[in-house]
Amino acid sequence: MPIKTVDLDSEITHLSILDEKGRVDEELEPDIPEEDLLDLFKTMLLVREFDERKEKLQRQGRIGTFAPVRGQEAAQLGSIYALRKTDWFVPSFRETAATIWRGMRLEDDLVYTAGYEEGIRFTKESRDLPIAVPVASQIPHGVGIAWGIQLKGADDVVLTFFGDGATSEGDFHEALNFAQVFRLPVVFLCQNNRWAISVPLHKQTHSKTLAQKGIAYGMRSLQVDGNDILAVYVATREAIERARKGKGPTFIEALTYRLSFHTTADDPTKYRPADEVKEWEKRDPLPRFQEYLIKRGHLDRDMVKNWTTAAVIEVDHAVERFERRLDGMGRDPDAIFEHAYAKNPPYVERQRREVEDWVRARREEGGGE
Ligand SMILES: Cc1ncc(C[n+]2csc(CCOP(=O)(O)OP(=O)(O)O)c2C)c(N)n1
Ligand SMILES: [Mg+2]
Repeated sequence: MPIKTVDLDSEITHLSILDEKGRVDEELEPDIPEEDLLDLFKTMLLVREFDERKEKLQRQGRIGTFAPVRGQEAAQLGSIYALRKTDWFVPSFRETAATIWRGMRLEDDLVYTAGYEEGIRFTKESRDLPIAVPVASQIPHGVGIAWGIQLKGADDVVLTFFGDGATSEGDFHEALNFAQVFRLPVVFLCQNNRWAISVPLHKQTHSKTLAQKGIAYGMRSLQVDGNDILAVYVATREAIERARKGKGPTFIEALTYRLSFHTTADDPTKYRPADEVKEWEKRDPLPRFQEYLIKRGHLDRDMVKNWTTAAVIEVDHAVERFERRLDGMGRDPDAIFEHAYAKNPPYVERQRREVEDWVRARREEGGGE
């Protein structure tokens, strides 16, 4: 009995169109209207500014914790730009750039981050899901929606976001298998930013790529330079087109890097080598896209300066509106017990009474809110 090699009939391609200096591979360059390219760039500037402001607001105790985008703007904007408004967007907890592109107002994001559900109330027509923090939960959610689309015979597509850490969860594997077996119209966008809080990729998996995990399920899978907005767009657009035609799901591993902290609750200098961060700063998606636009003649340095100032002003105004709204809102701690259950189980009711007693005692002491 000879030992034979099984032909897996699959390979992983790695797509990159813009290099680190913003030089473009003209054969692969997509035809994106100038106006859209500039809108994408403006959104990148805005998201950077918003991230920085949120960090300050959090340090001042004016909002709660959040997960910054810094470094991952191209992965998020390149992919979300390929989605129709009537398609479904399923974010995890770091997709602020994509969420803003879909029309989320900055002030709503702040209201939510300050702990108020009012910040993420969507209309019935909305096809955007709210932030979901449980790691990998977004993947079966996206697959469920895609199954619904298929059962209805609609031609919508789902774009689901998650990180490298999510690929170690059972949810990821069950959902990918199901999606491929049923050839569902879903695109899996994994932002491999090399860290899951303080766990580096090499401790997360011994697979050479994350893309090969899709291949294990017979799924079309590829790797893309996640800091190259053009490559991310081309890969996602193609995946969406295939899904829309009934050709099934695609797994896209976008190689990127989290340049900032995980959330405001950790300090990455405690677990991440400074050299590594420096290396990735050279591959920052923002200056790369900027150089490309300048070389293409769409942008000049003055425009960058003016738009950066405009982004600061836009964030200033959003913060003002957010603070005005917060003034008008109740600060009743009881609200934290309202959203998890239709009818609270006894242990939650016990906790609610404990909080009520504590608040009453403080008021009686004259301690205020
Ligand atoms: C099921 C579950 N386990 C643990 C956590 C705590 N947690 C929040 S984010 C995170 C790491 C996620 O890493 P990754 O999937 O790479 O996404 P990234 O944060 O890098 O965007 C962990 C462990 C959680 N939210 N949900
Ligand atoms: Mg990660």
